[in-house]
Amino acid sequence: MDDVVQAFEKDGYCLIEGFFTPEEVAGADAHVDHWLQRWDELKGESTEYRQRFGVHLKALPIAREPEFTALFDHPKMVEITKAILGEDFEPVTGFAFATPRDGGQGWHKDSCDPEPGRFTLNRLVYSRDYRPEQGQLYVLPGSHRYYGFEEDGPNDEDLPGQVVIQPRAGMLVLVSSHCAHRVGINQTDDIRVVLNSRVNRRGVPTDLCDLCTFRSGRWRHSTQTFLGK
Ligand SMILES: O=C(O)CCC(=O)C(=O)O
Repeated sequence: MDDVVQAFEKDGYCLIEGFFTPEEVAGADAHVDHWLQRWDELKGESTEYRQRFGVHLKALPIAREPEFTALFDHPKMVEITKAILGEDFEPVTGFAFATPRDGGQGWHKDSCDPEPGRFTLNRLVYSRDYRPEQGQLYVLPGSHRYYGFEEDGPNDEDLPGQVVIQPRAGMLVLVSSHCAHRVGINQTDDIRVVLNSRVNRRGVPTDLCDLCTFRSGRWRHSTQTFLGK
């Protein structure tokens, strides 16, 4: 456990392959399946957000399903969360983001405040194996220590030092909201889904991620406003 905490503090993220067994994620995966069959009923993100930042996804309404919450309330998830945030952490929000063909997420940090300890913890779980062409997860180790990005540039450009993660069933990736990451563009007809339950160390504002930053500037989710750098 110490290794995981040290990696998270040094890099702003850490990864555990096979954190859950395929059986443990099967219940959540059945909900994913259900909504992928009803894809056309779901709403997507705003046009401006998509155009500016290359974010193209839909949220599957499964975060309150018992099979979803069971993963994040599981004793081993609670143990690893406490190892990183301390005993006193609180839930922020949960979601399942699904990226279809041409979908992805450009380089961004979910929050703008680089003060150490002031971050929201993304707990990313994948309920099935994905192929590289469906969109890998890219992270920039150490980027949680500084504000924003060194320069503007394409949403999906390779950056020096980036680490590429291939999502697999049962994998857990813990990512600080202040660590730069992106999701590669899905080049297939098979939709890619990530389950995420965000938590905060007590005292960190629950709306910390209302203001996120992309390479080209900040975005306020609650008002859908671009705020520049
Ligand atoms: O889809 C993923 O693999 C990660 C998604 C993510 O980190 C985000 O929604 O900010």
